[in-house]
Amino acid sequence: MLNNPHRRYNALTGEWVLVSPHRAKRPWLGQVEKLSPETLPVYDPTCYLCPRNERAGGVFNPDYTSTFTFENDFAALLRNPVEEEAASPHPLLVSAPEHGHCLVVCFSPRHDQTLPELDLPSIENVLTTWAKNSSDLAGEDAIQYVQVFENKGAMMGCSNPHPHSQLWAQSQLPNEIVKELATQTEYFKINDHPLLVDYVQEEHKRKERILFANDHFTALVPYWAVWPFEVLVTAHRASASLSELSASETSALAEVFKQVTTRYDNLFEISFPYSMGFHQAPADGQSHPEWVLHAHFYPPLLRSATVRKFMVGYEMLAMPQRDITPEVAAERLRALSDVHYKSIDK
Ligand code: H2U
Ligand code: ZN
Repeated sequence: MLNNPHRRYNALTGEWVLVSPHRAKRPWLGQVEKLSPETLPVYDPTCYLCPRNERAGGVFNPDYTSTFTFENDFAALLRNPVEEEAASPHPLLVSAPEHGHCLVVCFSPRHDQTLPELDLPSIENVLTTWAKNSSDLAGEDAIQYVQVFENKGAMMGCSNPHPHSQLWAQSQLPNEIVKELATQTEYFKINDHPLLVDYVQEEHKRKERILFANDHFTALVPYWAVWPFEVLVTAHRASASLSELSASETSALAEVFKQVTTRYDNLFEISFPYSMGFHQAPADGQSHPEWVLHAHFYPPLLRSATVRKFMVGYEMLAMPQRDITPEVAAERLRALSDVHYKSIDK
């Protein structure tokens, strides 16, 4: 049945994806175009994220040696709560005040080292920086949610190759979290187990979509993946936030991140673009026994370093659709080496 067009249900968002495996038979395997490898300098005097350089507004970065966090100079959300505005002029023209914070986190002083090229202690350090910033922001008055994310690669709208990420904290729950909170809460009410804990256990029985796992985290291509090489990294236990992780869980997560991002880069032997982000529980002061900390990797590439999947037409107007099945995507990623191609002498 799964060789024919079918829909799959995304248990986390409650939405459906159209899968068309027969279309993947269009000839493409083997047509892997390679781009010439980019060589970035260790330090770029024109980069606004490198140590000691000037940012917009005339601020100079410190001579940092580890991660570096600063408040976004062009923040989408402003810190100070705005006064509640007058009631909407019409029930069809609704708005609501919103405030929050936007931080930028550089992974390291190195302009040229992306996540998979960092060593494990440095990846752990990025994770603990995200955890600390998240819990600081979550502790702020009226902050309901903290989003950690990385836009990687110009294809994903990243403005600067210096490896960095962002944190946005909001006074209301964003759309994706509203959906995931509803599905996880409902599942927990009925089953008395967290949805993602049960899901990952089921995936381990089947094995076909698993990429890599250790004691605390699993990386897999979700059953309901929309993007061709989408990956879900999920904790094995109910966990509300990054700051809740023990030292051994943080190490385990760093290992999974290195595995996933190395295989991504090895797929087309390029620095693989994606948008990645953690979904943490709402920072609403409530306990969240239903929530399982997880990260989504959404990479745009489909069949080579230059051919991307476009979310247009049917996707924009009707529903997401994919050709290559999640099982085939997982098989391809699993078959790749976990040694980064740049670290192999050719
Ligand atoms: P992205 O490349 O993922 O967009 O992140 C870079 C962020 O850095 C972007 O949000 C901010 C931009 O607003 N920025 C500064 O805060 N200061 C600068 O001097 C340039 C860019
Ligand atoms: Zn730089």
